[in-house]
Amino acid sequence: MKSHRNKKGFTRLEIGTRPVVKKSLTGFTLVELMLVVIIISILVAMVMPRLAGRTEQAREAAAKADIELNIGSALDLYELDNGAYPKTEEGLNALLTKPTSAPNWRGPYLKKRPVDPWGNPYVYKYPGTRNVDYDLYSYGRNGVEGGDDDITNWDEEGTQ
Ligand SMILES: [Ca+2]
Repeated sequence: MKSHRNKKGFTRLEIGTRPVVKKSLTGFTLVELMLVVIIISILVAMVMPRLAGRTEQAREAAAKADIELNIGSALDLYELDNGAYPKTEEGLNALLTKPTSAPNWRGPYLKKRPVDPWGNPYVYKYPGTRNVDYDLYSYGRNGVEGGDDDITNWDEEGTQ
């Protein structure tokens, strides 16, 4: 700080130095503050989307398991006993309560009425419009048909 040697007085000096001191103090706290902000934003940026992605992935996997394994095998058992899959209008309820069209019914084939991980009922159609036997799918995250998030028991290009 050369200013205190060649400038006029103390007032000038005080005015001249104070901002310097203040600046460095403010600069230091700013660095601290920025570090904290940076660390927090890194944590948020890294952890949150991963968590969100994981839970959504887990829901999709659960829906897939329901469709391909849980409900799928229950439907296959039903078909073994009764010679055909439940009709569309009987729906998945036929796995829980005996429909009149199934005299050899030996269920219940499921413990409870299946609901997808987003809280919506699975959609069941027999005869199917996509498969030779039945169509079974979940509307996925958006809760409505379509939108690239449906989990289906048929292969859909570009959804996986
Ligand atoms: Ca959907």
